[in-house]
Amino acid sequence: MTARILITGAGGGVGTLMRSRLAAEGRLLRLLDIAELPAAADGENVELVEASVTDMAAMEAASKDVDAVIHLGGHSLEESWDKILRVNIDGTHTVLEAARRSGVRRVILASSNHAVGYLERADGEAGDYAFPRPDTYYGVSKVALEALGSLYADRYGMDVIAIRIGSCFEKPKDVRMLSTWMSPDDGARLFEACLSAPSPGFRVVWGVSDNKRGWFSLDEARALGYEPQDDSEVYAAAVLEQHGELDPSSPAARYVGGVWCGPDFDTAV
Ligand code: 15L
Repeated sequence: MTARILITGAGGGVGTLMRSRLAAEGRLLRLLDIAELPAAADGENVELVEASVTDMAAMEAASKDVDAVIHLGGHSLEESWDKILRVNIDGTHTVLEAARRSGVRRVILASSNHAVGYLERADGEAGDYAFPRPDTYYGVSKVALEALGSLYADRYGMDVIAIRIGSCFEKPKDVRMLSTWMSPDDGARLFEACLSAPSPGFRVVWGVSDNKRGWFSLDEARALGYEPQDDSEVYAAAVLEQHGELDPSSPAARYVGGVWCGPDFDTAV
């Protein structure tokens, strides 16, 4: 079991869902966020670090003596190019470079479905390693994150796994998420697989549950040892009653990235 893990963006949506789920006997979680994190609960084996992923000195210090980094930090929605460049792209470079300088051999990167948002359902299953088709500047930053991960794996022999996360929330919030949902428990299963797979090198995997309505390859994630146990179908009736069926020609139905690919989506400038 991986004993010491640095998690960036630990106060964000996915980080908050993973905090209790990745806790384990004999494991220390070093939780880093730019915002103040909730204090450690009784018996919780965590260290809290308030820092930006763009701060090389802070990231080097935070990366000392850890076995792996899980990089969740950065903007999680569309933002101006300037913010995306600084926080998501330069921040990911800083995280990888700090890990390398501190001798960390494994980094797990939160990529996103929006790296390939313009993939179309009509073209069949979305494969592992599908070529980038970003739907936003945010999506471009996830493509850059994957490219940086590939560089650090090839050049420095680090193990780097980029997870193209679908939609990681307690429950699917709309009809599209019946396809893209990754349950928090499956998310934790996937992170554990990424932490423990022997010598993975560089990988790109989908981060989704085994959803009946899914159209994403689980092959590469399963090859790492991921065994999803959840299916959004248990929420389907309630979600459909609330939102109704999707128009098959709508962006939400057609594209991986859903409404982010639609004409009304507010791409920041
Ligand atoms: C993401 O990458 C976002 O961070 C998250 O907030 C969701 O919008 C998710 O993708 C999604 O596509 O559902």
